[in-house]
Amino acid sequence: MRFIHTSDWHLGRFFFGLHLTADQEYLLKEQFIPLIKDTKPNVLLISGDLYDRAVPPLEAIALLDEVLYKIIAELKVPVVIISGNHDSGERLAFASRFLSEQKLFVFGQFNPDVDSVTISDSYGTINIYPLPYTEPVTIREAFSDKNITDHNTAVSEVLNIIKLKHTATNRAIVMAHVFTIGGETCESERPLSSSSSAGGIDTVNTSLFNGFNYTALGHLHRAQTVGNNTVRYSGSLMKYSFSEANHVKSVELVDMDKDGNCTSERIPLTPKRDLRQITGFLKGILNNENRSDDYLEVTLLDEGALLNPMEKLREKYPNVLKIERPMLIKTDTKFSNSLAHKNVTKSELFSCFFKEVENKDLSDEQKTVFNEILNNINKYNQ
Ligand SMILES: [Mn+2]
Repeated sequence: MRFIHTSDWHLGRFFFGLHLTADQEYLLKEQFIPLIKDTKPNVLLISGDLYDRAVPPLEAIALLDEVLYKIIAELKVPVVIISGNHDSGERLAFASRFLSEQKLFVFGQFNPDVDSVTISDSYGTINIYPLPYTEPVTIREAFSDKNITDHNTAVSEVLNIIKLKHTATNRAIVMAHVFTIGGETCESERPLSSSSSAGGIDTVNTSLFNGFNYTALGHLHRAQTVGNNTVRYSGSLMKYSFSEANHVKSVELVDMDKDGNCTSERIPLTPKRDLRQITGFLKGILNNENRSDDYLEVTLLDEGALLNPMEKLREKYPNVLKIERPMLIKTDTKFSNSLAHKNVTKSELFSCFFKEVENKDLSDEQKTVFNEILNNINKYNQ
């Protein structure tokens, strides 16, 4: 049995005021769908965060609709979806009872009975157990169990039910949207609970997934294996923060044999516009690099003031989104400590500004010119 595991598409994401849907559309239509065509999996698993927000933009909904139609109706590949912490499970699961008849299996909300999706190959049956993202309090109430106070005990209880229900001769896959202990994070994941920074209450132990043939995880945006080799995060569809600049985004292509042993291959996805960080002096960056449409964070090493660096950079790199000026912080401190702004004359203030911009003092001649201009302005204003 062959399947593709992906997650965290975050359709409709805004990034520094930019709508990323066109980039997501390129990745899904030009890379992901052809991959499905070529590799012909028996099923596609999407482990949560399909959308970036509970109420996604219309373009994002239209894109997901189109992509799922192509995969299910045209390529005849069934799709199993769970909700993530960014999705609204209720909205995602609209009409899911009808859609499952068409091989679109959407699990938006926790179900104490824990359904499974069944896939068969020539060796027998595989149960796919979907765990949509659920707050521990929901599971505590569903099971009337006061001991369920965090994500680890909640997921553990649900997995225990699955283990009891599961027919031992069948192979088993779990899908979950969780934060595992030891998983590597980045800046674009939203913490699962507000108390997460207080002591790991939102993390789950990877050993909970022992005994399953494959665990298809979502939530962490870097592709990674946690615990044993079959407990995996596919990572996100695209880089969604500059902290991911060095990630290679990918999906997992997995082949499962008759005994449930899995061989997986990480297939990289190449975006139309990459997200990169570059560092250097403004002049050097403008002179040395080729024109690029990539999304850029530029760290400028120049000291002192620069006139309109964003405007200058964007002539060559239209998608510069962020400029960092580590050297300016030093200069700023120097400036503000040396002068009490309110007590200086206009010509002293201008001398200071001139030094920031030109990195040298005003000449006597320049001072005279400036004072003449200032006098003229003053006269005019009287
Ligand atoms: Mn996510």
